[in-house]
Amino acid sequence: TGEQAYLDLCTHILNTGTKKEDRTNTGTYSVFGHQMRFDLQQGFPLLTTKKVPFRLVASELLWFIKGDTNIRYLLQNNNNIWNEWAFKKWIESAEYHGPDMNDFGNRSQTDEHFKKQYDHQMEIFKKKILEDDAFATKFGDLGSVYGKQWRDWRTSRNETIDQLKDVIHSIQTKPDSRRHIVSAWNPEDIPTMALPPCHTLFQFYVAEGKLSCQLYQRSADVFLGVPFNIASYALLTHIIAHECDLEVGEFVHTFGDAHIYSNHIEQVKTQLGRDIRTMPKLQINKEKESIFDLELSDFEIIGYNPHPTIKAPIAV
Ligand code: UFP
Repeated sequence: TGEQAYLDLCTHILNTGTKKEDRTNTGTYSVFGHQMRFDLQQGFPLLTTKKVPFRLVASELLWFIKGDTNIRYLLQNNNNIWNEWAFKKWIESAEYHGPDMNDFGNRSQTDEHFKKQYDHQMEIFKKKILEDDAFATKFGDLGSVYGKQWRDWRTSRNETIDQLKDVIHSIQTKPDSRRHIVSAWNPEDIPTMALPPCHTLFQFYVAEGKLSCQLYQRSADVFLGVPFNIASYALLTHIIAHECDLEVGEFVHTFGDAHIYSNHIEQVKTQLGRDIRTMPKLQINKEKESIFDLELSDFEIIGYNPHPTIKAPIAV
């Protein structure tokens, strides 16, 4: 369990993974079906064998919880993780007049000159999102991303379902229920989505005054994505437990296609050579009445002394 479970998953994929082509043409080693468990009573599962940026995890999660789908909030919190998705809409629109940005994800990793042009256009884009309301409305909104499906799921009758509020209510009123589920997978939306949700569905479970959460992740970039994803759902479990006056139990992380990209192998080996350090602790500001009022400054991570970051190219 814990961080060792993550390192064991990496070893398991390196030893037994099937070589498999993928959408991004990078190539992966992959296994299908796996599970890790994290006892949240033991500490907060921010990996220590490499540094995981908690600030980015937390601001993204608060963005989902608010039901916000516009990257402006993320930029205001200095979080750039969703920029490329919005940027793509802009460069493909009639309002974009700069140099050709086609396939910017791959080209910026291989072409120095192009990367300079790309960085410049991205700076212009970010500034406009932050300063120009109409531009932000038009190009900052990502549509049916997690915040939308969690807080504002649209039915065929054009009603709206707030899955997050509903699940909190059901945890509070029927803790023993086996139906505490939030789904991000909306089959109707999938064909038009740029990135169909990786975090397909999660379920809560209450026993002995503790709240546990299990995530089903259909597809997992084990080196770059998963450390971030563990922290995000562990934080969500803490937040919902806080709202429901429960202690935290376990986070159970279940995978469909768990893969290591072929250009991450050396980085994974570096990480596997490092020793695990003491897990940090999370503190949430107890004064806040509702989780919907939480801000970044209401979280504190205590005693986090990780090994350094390990850089790796992201598959796009
Ligand atoms: N991915 C993650 N975690 C995430 C996220 C993406 O691991 O939170 F948003 C990875 C999984 C996969 C790629 O490598 O991104 C998505 O590609 P696909 O839709 O083809 O599965």
